[in-house]
Amino acid sequence: MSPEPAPVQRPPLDDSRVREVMKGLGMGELWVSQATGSTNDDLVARAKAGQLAHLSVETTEHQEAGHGRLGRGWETPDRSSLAISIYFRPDAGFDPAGLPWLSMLCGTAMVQALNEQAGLAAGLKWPNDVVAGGHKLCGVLAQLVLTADGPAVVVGTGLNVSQERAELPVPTAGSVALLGGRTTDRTDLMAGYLDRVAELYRGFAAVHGNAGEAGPGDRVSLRRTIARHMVSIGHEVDAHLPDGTVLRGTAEDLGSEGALVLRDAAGKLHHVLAADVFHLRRSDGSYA
Ligand code: BT5
Repeated sequence: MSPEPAPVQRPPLDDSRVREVMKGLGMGELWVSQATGSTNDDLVARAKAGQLAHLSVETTEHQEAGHGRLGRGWETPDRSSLAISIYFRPDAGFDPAGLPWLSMLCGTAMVQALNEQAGLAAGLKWPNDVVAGGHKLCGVLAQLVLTADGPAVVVGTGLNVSQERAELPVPTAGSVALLGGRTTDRTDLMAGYLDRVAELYRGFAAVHGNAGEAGPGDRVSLRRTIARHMVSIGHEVDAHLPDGTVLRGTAEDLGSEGALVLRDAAGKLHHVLAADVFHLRRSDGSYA
């Protein structure tokens, strides 16, 4: 008889360390629950209920009713993953046109954190799926909140960390463990992610939310930083548009409003602002 496989180790999040990291980064408050419906819903509710410090964070060990875009579900077993929602309340000088960039900023921060902490060659699939080895590791969901002090945004990221194949809801999904990441320590991954978010936001706020403007020092614009991590660029893709039509083309760039710039077979350029994008297989058989 073959021995039983060792149970997957799923230690709790070290919230005092996360709190310390956030303090060092000048972030707001932290809430950690054992279980909740959705960390995005919780943080949106807190923002509506009263004053909330900029860069406050909500996380949970078990998100029981997580959601994605267009009412789709986000499913993860207890302690297997990270569900992190961050509250962005830009100051008065920040251009509201910069708000929609915050979800791609967070996706990019996750790509960088996965690279640094787990050694994974991750990338962004437009608009904001984090992929590695052709599998989706992380999804991002941004929600606009109108507060008495002006517009704010809650950005939630869900990262699959230690799930085994059978625990993932769809064949396109992957986890840090399945993709061979060198750590599945959720505290390290969360700390690395928050560090990258704070850094990217600092640069973005310094140019008042203008994604096209280069930042202080040798910082390139947020748009360029995101584009560098966007594996969709250079790929042939099918963009499923909200009206049901499918646009096929080669992704050439990230446009000035965050649009995916596609060139169709006739050579015409299209700026796609909302769509589900599918990468078509490359001639070497890989997707991303
Ligand atoms: C997303 O939506 O990818 C955004 C997911 C955001 C989740 C975070 S967790 C913290 C915060 N609180 C929330 O309630 N949400 C945020 P979308 O692109 O619509 O993709 C959803 C689709 O991904 C589903 O229809 C499934 O096909 C697939 N899916 C569900 N669970 C998944 C998982 N764990 N890993 C990969 N794919 C999954």
